[in-house]
Amino acid sequence: MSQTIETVFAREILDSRGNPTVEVEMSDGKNTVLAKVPSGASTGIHEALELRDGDKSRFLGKGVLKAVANVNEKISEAICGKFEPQNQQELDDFLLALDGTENKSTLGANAILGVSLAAARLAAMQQGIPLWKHLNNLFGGETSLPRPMMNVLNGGKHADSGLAIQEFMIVPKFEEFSANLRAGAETFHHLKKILAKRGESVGVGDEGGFAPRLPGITDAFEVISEAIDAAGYSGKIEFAIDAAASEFFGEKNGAEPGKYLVDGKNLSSAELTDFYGELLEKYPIVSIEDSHAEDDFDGFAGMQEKFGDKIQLVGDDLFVTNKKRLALGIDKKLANAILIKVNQIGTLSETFETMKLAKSENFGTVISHRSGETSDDFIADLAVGTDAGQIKTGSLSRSERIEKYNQLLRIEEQL
Ligand code: 2PG
Ligand code: MG
Repeated sequence: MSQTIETVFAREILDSRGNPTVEVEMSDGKNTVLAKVPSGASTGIHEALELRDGDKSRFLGKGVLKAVANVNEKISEAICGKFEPQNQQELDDFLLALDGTENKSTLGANAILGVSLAAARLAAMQQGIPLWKHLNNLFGGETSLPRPMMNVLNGGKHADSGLAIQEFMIVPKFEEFSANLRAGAETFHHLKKILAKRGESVGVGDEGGFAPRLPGITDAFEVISEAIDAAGYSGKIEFAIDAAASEFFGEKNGAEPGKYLVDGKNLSSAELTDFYGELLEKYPIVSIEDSHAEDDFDGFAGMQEKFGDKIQLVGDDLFVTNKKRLALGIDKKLANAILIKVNQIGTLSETFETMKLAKSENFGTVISHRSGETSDDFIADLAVGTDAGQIKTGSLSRSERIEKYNQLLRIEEQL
């Protein structure tokens, strides 16, 4: 029985926002697997290229037929009958060479990633082992259930709440994953009741968190704190935020040139750092992601200098899961943790390389979904297999978010 990849086929499907994305189906003649590619809204400018058709007559230009064709023609022809999915590194290296560009603009990172992830899943199936186990065999080291960071209140590009900060996350500190998930869900339901009582909207944003039109950022922390108390978890749940500050920086986002627009005020980079300092004094915030815009290195360095020994400072748009950007960040002391999104870089092997560098430098690692997601739960297994320690995959609603948490519940039973 051949273990090589026999067929690979891509199709255009829809993501959680109703935008086209790539699904890859791969078979060795006996086993068949699927992998679906996620898509961001607050994307970093240094991310690998997500290939979109640009044909305005289909899906407002967002079709992915070019990426699909690249899998069905170029990639399929080059890999079928030649590569074994067990040899992930060899396959990924070949895909990179076939593309031949730094940012994967020939084939598209969305085409390449679908194939890379499908191969890992097929390899696990061939061995009859869970995906997390196979990923751990590839990555090495320990396995562990991650601590979830649950985004209960959505702002920025993910909602029309008017709040500059994109994600207000709750991070329970129980030992067990299932206990953390339960605390998150109970708090989420209390938050809904509290918002409804105040006459606020309880519709949810892209990542399943509420998106009320609150007057300002402090109000968001206050209302979540109230929900935590009402749920009976005072002192047991901490906060994390993803400011996604590139999205409220500079003229293209309605701010004065070189300034950050927060709660209607234009702040300099240093003033924004002071603003976070005030929040840190008031609320138990343990992690801040993308505090400053992706190329505001002085802003990040200032944060690291002031708060780096107290809390986690995560680079997302800053590092874009890219080993070179991370190396730069380590050198310049820009953060102490990295967000890991497979589609920012485009192959599983490169994701591993970046994570290995992060771990060797004692950087924290947070596995992350994208705001445009699918039912694919790959990142749950990835978090366990790489002993990442943390995961953020949205709020406690919307199946494309919950499916990752549910997969972690299943893995919790297996471990
Ligand atoms: C982020 C992500 C996921 P997006 O900024 O961390 O929450 O958002 O996928 O829109 O980049
Ligand atoms: Mg982010």
